[in-house]
Amino acid sequence: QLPLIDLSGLNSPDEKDKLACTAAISRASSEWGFFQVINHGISPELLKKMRKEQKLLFETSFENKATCGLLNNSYRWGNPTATTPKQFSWSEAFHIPLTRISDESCYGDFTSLRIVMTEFAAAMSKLARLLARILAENLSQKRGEIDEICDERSCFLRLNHYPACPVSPEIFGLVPHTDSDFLTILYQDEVGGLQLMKDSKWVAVNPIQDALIVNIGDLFQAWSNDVYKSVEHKVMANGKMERYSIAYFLCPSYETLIGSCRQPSVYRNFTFGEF
Ligand code: AKG
Repeated sequence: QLPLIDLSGLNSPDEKDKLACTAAISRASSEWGFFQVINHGISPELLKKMRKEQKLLFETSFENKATCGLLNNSYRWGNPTATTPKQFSWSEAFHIPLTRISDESCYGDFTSLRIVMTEFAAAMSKLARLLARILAENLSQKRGEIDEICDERSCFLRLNHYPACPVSPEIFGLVPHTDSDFLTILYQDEVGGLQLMKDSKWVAVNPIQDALIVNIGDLFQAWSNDVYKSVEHKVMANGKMERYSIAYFLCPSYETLIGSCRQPSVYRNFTFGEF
């Protein structure tokens, strides 16, 4: 069973609750590379508002999404380079740099999306940093280390929409991949379809209302010298129902040199830019 962690332990006056919570976060990041969190501090109202805006956005015409400069021209449909069905993702997405999120010129008529998404991105960013700092501290690193490495200017928000797929078992919603960032937080709806690799088997991540999914990215795996695991995951297409999710990607600045914080290092030093 994928770990489900109640983050209210972090605010407990009892030091034992805090320790139990941080230990659960570290253990899940090593053993699964994935976990779900509840009582994470992002209000159900904000999550609901964000989902509503996301739906309105994807309901607009293809021309509007793809050709009108909406959200920094970040609209993508499937993957045009696929040459076989197994390489194809049955989904559409906006992959938005955080630097553009409060930029009015990106939104066309979607003015309320800008307001809600700015609030949502700030809340996700705060949570991502909190979790990354806890994980850094568990490796005996200073909490501040994460703030030095991770840079708001290279972080992203990705809005995903998976339309119902008439040829569903043969096609992925999103092809198997790992995330190349430091840490990802995902807000999925109630439909389900996300699966992760554990002990060479695909495990479904069952939706829990208002819970968020956290996963370790490639860079955190490298930085932790393989203590934390960046795990392959995919989305199965659904024959009957459409699905929505939003991912927040915590990333280092492009020029930060990522070296393992433990020796002997499994990886050579590299930058996010050359990754
Ligand atoms: C991504 O956007 O990279 C994902 O893996 C999304 C997963 C999901 O939609 O459940």
